[in-house]
Amino acid sequence: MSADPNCIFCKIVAGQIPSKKVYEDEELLAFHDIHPWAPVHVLIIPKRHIASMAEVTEADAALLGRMTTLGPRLMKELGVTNGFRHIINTGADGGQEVFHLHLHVMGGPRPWLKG
Ligand code: DGP
Repeated sequence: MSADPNCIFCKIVAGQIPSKKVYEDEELLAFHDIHPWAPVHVLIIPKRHIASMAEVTEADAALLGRMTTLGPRLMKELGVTNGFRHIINTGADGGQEVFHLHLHVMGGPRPWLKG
């Protein structure tokens, strides 16, 4: 499935809901989290609707690699110089609230709101 009409992040990809974008290409979008847990908190998502890490397959390995390697680049561009954290929540017990795959990338001076 390429887009889910009920998915909030698909609506962000489509420009139907505004976001503070920090990066975009043909297959990825990155934007600031609306409820940041850290001084800098961005979400990196595939434009294609993938509900969670529970749905990914071997065919998504390159996409996931691009998502994880984009994180350090964005932290550098956003002025994070002293380390950062990658988190992917999966499923209800994994703390996932939005069911469109997203990588949280957080940085900035601690302590943070969570963790
Ligand atoms: P998770 O618990 O891993 O599913 O995190 C979902 C994150 O998505 C949460 O930190 C808040 C963020 N979020 C939810 N709705 C929106 C939105 O409409 N815009 C933006 N920028 N972030 C959102």
